[in-house]
Amino acid sequence: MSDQSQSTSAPSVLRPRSQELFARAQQSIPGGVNSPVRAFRGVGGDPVFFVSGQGAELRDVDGNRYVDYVGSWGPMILGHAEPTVLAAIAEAAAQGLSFGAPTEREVQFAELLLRCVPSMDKVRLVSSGTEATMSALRLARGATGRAKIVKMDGAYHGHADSLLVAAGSGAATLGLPGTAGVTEGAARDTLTVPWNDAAAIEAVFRNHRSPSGESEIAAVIIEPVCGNMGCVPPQPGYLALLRKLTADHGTVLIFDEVMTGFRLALGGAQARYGVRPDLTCLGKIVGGGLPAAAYGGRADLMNQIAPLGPVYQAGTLSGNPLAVAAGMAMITQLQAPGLYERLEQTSTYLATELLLLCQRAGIPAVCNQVGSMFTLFFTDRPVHNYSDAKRADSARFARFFHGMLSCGVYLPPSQFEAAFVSMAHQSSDIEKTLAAARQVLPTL
Ligand code: HOZ
Repeated sequence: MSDQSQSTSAPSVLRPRSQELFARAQQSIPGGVNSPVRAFRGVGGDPVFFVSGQGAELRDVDGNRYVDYVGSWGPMILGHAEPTVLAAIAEAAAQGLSFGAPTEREVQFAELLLRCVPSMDKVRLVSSGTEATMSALRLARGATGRAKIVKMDGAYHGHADSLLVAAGSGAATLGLPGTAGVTEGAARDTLTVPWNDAAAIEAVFRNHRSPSGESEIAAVIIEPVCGNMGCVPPQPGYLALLRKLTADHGTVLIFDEVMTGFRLALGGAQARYGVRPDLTCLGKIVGGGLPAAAYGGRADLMNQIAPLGPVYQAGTLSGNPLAVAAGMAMITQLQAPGLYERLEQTSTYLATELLLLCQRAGIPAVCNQVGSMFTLFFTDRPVHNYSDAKRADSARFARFFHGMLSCGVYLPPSQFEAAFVSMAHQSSDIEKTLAAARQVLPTL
């Protein structure tokens, strides 16, 4: 284990089996993990290998239990192994795993998604958030005939080449400004601006016009509440400004709601903030914990997708019956009256109390929270964008993370990720979390 994992006075938890598995995993899997943030590079030490999850609790291979605030990076909004979702998967599985052909279930699911997200006239199912954002961009470029796209510094939209410029999440965690393997050509058409900076986005639109005066920008893609530089909400009026600028320039506004979709409201961040994008990307919760994602939006745009139009996109497992059944079961339950209000209440209480504990411990901190997403930054300044997030004390965050882990609380192992509260978190879980923080914070 790294020094970081031993540097608090929190009870030390033994994870010999996890360590053994990690050593073994590194022989067969690059870095021992199938997605980089999981390797704990952002906080040091060895990752925890899990064996099961139930409600808000995870159990590791050494028999330790944790209150989970990662929730599989978002999908587990109802908690782990939710019985209705499991039953829906089992029922679908008994009928066959994949047909590579249309099913009634996927039509019902598409109809449900359109009801929940009114800005979508049509929706196409894919298998991952990366596919959704990549396909939405291709569609925006195909429909406008323009090449350039704008993304925000530190925003993460999956790992398609053109979106890995100035990316958040694992790229931010590892401090990679770009990535090997992305050609200059793929990166050249990606323009980046700081999140929440009105002057910067206005300047980009001013500066990228063709000789005829038409905008060169096909799309602006954003996370309407950033989650991959830590949780960083939009400043008042910023989303409306993006809507106006894109509409004025014939540019497609894409909301990447892979994280925020069904997380902040049934209709996602766009419902919460009252801004209607042209295209929306969904992932995580939409698959109920199985690999499914979607992109949808204005009919005139969606009608450009093959086989109707010239923009090609396909997938053998798209609309997979199990993933669709899981997503449908989950979203059906999310329609329970008052559910999002309850989630928000729990999360606001947790975020407020965490901040109070930091203050009592004399530690400068900011806790950004929107609905059931939150991030604690150890900094004395507000965090409005990626530069602000990078100014936070990430070494202290690492010590906090390991202290909490030792007390049985599993937070995202990176400063540049959002934590998630689920409907399964009971007040006992929240109190256990706060008791852990009470113990750990004074040691930092
Ligand atoms: N990019 C994901 C979080 N924003 C992490 C994926 C994973 O490691 O599972």
